[in-house]
This record gives sequence, C-alpha cells and structure tokens, in this order.
Amino acid sequence: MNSMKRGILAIALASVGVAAHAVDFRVSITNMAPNNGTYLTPMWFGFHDGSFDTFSVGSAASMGLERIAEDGNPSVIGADFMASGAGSGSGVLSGIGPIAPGQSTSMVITIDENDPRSNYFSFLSMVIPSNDAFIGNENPLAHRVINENGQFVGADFIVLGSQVMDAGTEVNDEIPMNTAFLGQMMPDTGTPEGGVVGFHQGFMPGGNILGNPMFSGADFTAQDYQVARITVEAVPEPATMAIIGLAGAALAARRRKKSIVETNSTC
Ligand SMILES: [Ca+2]
Ligand SMILES: [Ca+2]
Repeated sequence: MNSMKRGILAIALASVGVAAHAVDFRVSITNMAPNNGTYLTPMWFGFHDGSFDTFSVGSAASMGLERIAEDGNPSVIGADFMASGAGSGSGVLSGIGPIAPGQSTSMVITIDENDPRSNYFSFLSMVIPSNDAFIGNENPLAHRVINENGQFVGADFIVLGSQVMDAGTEVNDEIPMNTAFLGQMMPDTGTPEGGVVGFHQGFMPGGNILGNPMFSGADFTAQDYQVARITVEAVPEPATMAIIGLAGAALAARRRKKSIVETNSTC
C-alpha cells in the first residue's frame, strides 16, 4: 500500500469513530470489617482513561485526597476529576452515610462504554474513626473495567487491612476533637503532619479508638482483616424493556409513515 492510500485509510478509519453506547453500571461497596470494626465514609469513584492518579506512596497528598482522608469530604477530588478531563463519569456512594461493618450501599451510573475515558475505575474512602486513614487504588491502571476489545469485564475485589493508607497530612494522635467519627466537630482539624502518603501502621493499642468498645474490632492490622469489597457490574437491560423499545420504535415508524401520507395528501 502506498503512503497516499495509507493516509486515506487512516482518515477513513478515524472518521468512522465508535458510536456512543450508554450502559448502566452498578458500583457497590460492602464494609467487610468485623463487629465493632472500622467504618467507611461515602466512597468517591470515577471512570477514567487510566491517567487520573489519586495518590502515590511517598508523595505528599493532593488537597482532594487530604479532604477525603481527614474529613471524608469527596467534593475536592470530585472537582479535580471533572477538571482533569480524564473521566467519563463519577459519583459518591452516599446513600447511607457512614458505612458500618456489614453494610452495603450501591448506585447505578450511566456510562458511555465506548468512551476510552470509561476504561478504568478508581475509588477513595476514609476509614473511620481515624485522623487521616483511607483506602483507594494507588495505581490508576489497577482496575480495568472495559478490556482492550471493548468488552465490559467489571471489577470485584477486596481491600485488606494491610492496604489501609495514611495520607500523611495529620498526626495520628487519636485525640477525639481531631478524629473524625470520635469527636471531631469541624473539618480540617488536628495537627498537620507534613508527611507523605504511606501504609498506615494501625491504631494505638489501648488508644482512643481501639480502647473504645464501639471500635474494639477496628485493628485492621490483624491478620486477614478485610476492610471492604468493591464491585462494578453491568446492569442487564431487562428483556421486557427491549420489547417495549421495539414496540415503541414500530409505533413511531407507523406514525412517521402516516404523517408522510397526510403531508402528501395536502399537496
Ligand atoms: Ca499513584
Ligand atoms: Ca496521619
């Protein structure tokens, strides 16, 4: 093939493009902690092209991460995500507020599955009570939900206690006034840590968290401790909806035909 033909072919392929295809994804989180274990704040999530990186171990937290990790506030990371242009959709699983051990919450989001900005899934949620503990995927390429062939493969994974992170933005003093879900009344309280994101070393033995009977099961450094299960599933299009859709299309076609006849008759 000569270069001109190759060029024409490339232009033709580019112009064909891929039609948008809106599908419903159900995003769910289940708190897997034992009784009196860790709670989770409403989970932020986004579908993106693989370039939206929420944090890196050894680097200082972004403001968006800090606000999630200290206060459970997803609005800054949400705005950063929108501004990045890397994503096709995002949301917050805020249905039940703090997610208690054993509880689940989910939401359905409509996503264009043919948009390359829908291929990867990222999430963040604060682990409470804590100063600045959180869970999230460090690697933006960790959870590919649409494969190379454009097929939806979803996600289903467990976040272990050994994967709980420390944002490095607030000293882990566990002083109730500074500790979300213990006694903190205002956002952005506590002693700045000025550190970097790293793996969380766990709560203080006998401290204000583990020493509280309500959180006696919150030692996520315990062996095989599970913090959360997160899933991304395709919501199947109900067959009945497809039939109604076909019937509607047939009706619309009949109406169109009728109106053409009427139009013709008036000329
Ligand atoms: Ca990263
Ligand atoms: Ca900290």
